Amino acid sequence: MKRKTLTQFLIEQQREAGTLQPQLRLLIEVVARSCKAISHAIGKGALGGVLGSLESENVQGEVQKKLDVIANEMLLEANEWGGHLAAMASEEMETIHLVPNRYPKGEYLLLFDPIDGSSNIDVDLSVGTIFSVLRAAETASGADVSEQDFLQAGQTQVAAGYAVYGPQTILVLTVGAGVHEFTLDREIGSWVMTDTNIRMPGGKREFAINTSNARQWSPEVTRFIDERIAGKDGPIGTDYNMRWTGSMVADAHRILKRGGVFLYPRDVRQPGKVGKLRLMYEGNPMAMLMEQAGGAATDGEQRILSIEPSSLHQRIGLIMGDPAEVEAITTAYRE
Ligand code: P6P
Repeated sequence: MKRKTLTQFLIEQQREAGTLQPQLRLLIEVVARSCKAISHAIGKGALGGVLGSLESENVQGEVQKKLDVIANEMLLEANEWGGHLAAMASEEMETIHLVPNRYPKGEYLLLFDPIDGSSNIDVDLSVGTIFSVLRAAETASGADVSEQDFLQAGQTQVAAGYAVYGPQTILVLTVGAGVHEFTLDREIGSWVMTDTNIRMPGGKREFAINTSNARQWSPEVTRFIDERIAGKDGPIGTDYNMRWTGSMVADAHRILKRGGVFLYPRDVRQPGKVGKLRLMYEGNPMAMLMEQAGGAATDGEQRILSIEPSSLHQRIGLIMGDPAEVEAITTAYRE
């Protein structure tokens, strides 16, 4: 059976669903092409001179890997001339990046984490690119887009996706009509559909959390994890497995495909230190994908997609995956 390419899928979505506007289709094609180029750069490793860290730090105060900056540049350059975007925002940039005046502006905003999990790059573990697409408000005077225009709740996203650079290079995408997976065929450079309308399997006894943070967890998280570690000797009565890759995209992809739950809870011991993950270009896109695949995503108390953002790089606690597991901890917070 001949498999569909990403282009064919997007054209069919545009024709059938009518929800996929031409500019959005172009945006997704351009982001997907950038992910191919990023995959190629990562694949070279030490041979491509792309490993290691720079002296610089990003807005998060994290040391930047060379590939963080290279991937960021690739996404900016690929997207700024096409006329489908008004502006972009990235984990690696303090402020938003406006489309230069020499290019036409489009109706979308693109947010991305160019390389998520970049500490894994130097040791050949999976990393990913995460992206989120919002509509640009109709600015009455045609004035330039501002950072404020990006601060939309995640439920307003028109598309979200990630690329995971692992043994295969895989692109997972939703435009609001299910979650679809494409594998990069390196021989011809095509994204080929390998799964469609993904439904997250329920009942998987597997959790993903960095247990070295246990002293910062709330009592609800501590109890949730303790009950699962107790396994068949505890109240749940069945054993669990644990996975923590240090790369949220890799953990999220595993959960999307085989179930389980991911937790990076907010830190309750240090007031003001909310959590590590960022709402706008990590939490929101992942939450859209999880919900579209029948999963759930909260910050412990509220649905991620309902959070009204207050700043571009705001951090949140993130619990996502199996809806029964997410509900179990959200209920505990509520009690
Ligand atoms: P820790 C990578 O830096 C990241 O943002 C996510 O991809 C990952 O899940 C998490 O942080 C890992 O954090 O504290 O375990 O190193």
